[in-house]
Amino acid sequence: MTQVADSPGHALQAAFDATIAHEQRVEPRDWMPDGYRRTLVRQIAQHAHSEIIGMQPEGNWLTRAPSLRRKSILMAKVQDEAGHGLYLYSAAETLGADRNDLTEKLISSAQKYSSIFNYPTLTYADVGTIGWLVDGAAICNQVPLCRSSYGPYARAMVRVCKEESFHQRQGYELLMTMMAGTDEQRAMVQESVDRFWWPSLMMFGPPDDESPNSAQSMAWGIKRHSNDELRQRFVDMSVPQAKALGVTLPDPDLVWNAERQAHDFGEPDWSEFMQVVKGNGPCSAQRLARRRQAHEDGAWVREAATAFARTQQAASRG
Ligand code: FAQ
Repeated sequence: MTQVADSPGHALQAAFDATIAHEQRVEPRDWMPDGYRRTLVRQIAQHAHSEIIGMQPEGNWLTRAPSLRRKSILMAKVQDEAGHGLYLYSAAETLGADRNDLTEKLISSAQKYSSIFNYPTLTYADVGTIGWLVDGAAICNQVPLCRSSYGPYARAMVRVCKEESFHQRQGYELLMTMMAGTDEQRAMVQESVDRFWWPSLMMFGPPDDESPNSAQSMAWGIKRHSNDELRQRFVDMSVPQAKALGVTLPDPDLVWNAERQAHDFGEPDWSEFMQVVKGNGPCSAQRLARRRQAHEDGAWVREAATAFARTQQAASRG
């Protein structure tokens, strides 16, 4: 027993446990259990891939934005998503992950990205709805991740969340403007909200009793709240916003529960969620094909950058 307690492995595990118990940050130089590292790489990579694939649905409207102002705002937002991907891939690299390897895993479907980005953007109102609901859900999920136990992830999240809140507001402002417009514009907003409401609820992941990773991730302080807790928070936050906007949320079971001081709401279609996560979403094939193509088209840039870096290194060696 004493031998085990005194072993270096035990001391490292004890130091890690104490860091988690005292709500301190684990940093790249620190020892960490393999499972903790693997879980972080899995979640951070999925998150990074989501940011990059997430450029496509809104990017679809860049060339058709209705004014220069709307185009500039949308361009800035889509570029921000690329930046978020960059912060997150960098955070994954601090855990020993290789960025090329992660990209290969994305384009070969070996790693997931968020289900939400497999739905089409059919009208310009979708740009507003994505900002309001999708970025709104992302903020709900990601603000607690600013307190995640892994330092580089938590710090990346602080920057991401600041930008996401701008994204959420631009979406809401766009919808507000459309709601103050014609009947046709109002109908366009309502139709868009009808399509995006349920997929937005699915962003938080499966229900708690079907979430294989949540309990351990929460014990490690990677996740701070369960999927269902965050989904509830998002519904409670969205209801008054929908009212102010003048749209209805497409859920007949959505009602205030005074006893729980929270809204009751209907069950998302989890069989649809599973299909989308398996790669059978309405736009899954198109999103991955586009990413693969962009990766191939960028090969010459990576080659040139690598060659330039080699020349610089050689020059600095004299
Ligand atoms: N889609 O055991 P859990 C954005 C997978 S926001 C696809 O509950 P976990 C901003 C999960 O990976 C979107 N897969 O898993 C933006 C796991 O699979 P695995 C991205 C999903 O990790 C806005 C399995 O199901 N945000 O990009 C989904 O504890 C607008 C079992 O699930 C983040 O990634 C899903 N919705 O909890 C960009 C936030 N849900 O690996 C552009 C960080 C679950 O075991 C435009 N991530 N799965 O085979 C998280 O908070 C967590 O990873 C969850 C899932 C909550 C997503």
